[in-house]
Amino acid sequence: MNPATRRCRLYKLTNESGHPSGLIMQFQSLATHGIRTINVMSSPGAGKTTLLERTIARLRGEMAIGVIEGDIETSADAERIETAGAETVQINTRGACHLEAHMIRAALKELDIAHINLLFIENIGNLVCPSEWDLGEDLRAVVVSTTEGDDKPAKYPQMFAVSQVMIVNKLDLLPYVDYDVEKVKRQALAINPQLRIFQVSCRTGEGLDAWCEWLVTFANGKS
Ligand SMILES: Nc1nc2c(ncn2[C@@H]2O[C@H](COP(=O)(O)OP(=O)(O)OP(=O)(O)O)[C@@H](O)[C@H]2O)c(=O)[nH]1
Ligand SMILES: [Mg+2]
Repeated sequence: MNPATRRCRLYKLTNESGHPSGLIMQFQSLATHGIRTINVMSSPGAGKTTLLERTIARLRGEMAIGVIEGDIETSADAERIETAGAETVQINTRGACHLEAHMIRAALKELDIAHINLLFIENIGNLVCPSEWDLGEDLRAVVVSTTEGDDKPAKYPQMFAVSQVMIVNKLDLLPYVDYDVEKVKRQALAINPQLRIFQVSCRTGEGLDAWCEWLVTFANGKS
């Protein structure tokens, strides 16, 4: 087994006897209602909220997107998401470095889930702790950006081991930074060969068509 994968220890949503907890049952119920959920994680500032803003704008009219916004403080990201046109709930963890499932359960009560097809959870900006907590999501997506150095998958392997999708953002800045996209992809795929990779610039729109096309198939349960 890959050593990076062996180190992975997601806290599963199970009770002490190993059966699904009420929280996971709630997410199963979301799935029954045709709602698919993506947990978006990254270092602070890699572009999670910007990616969601661009995604909401592009998929307007095609599907209804809801967002649970996680931040230590402020409602700034929720305000951005609302301006972009999606229903949102802000969670402030007041110091905690990751979201936990009970926070998601509380936030879900505030969302009109009857009108949502695709639910994003924007986790706290942190490349370590969020990877250890199961929120009951269908899929985990990690965003990396060209401004944070091209060694992140190798140095923070668990995040890449537990994610199914990696989005490399800020391609427009490649002429100005030392960042080897192929090296990042190689590192990430060595940890997790199944990782689906998108390369985008939220600034120029490069790569966002492919991302949104895939999201539509994902939301429809086809990938
Ligand atoms: N040049 C460039 N800047 C970008 C791109 N995407 C996002 N940004 C900028 O990067 C900064 C951080 O973006 P956010 O979307 O707020 O990042 P975040 O991951 O949500 O940050 P936290 O919620 O604080 O963890 C903002 O100034 C964005 O405008 C991009 O593709 N290119
Ligand atoms: Mg954000």
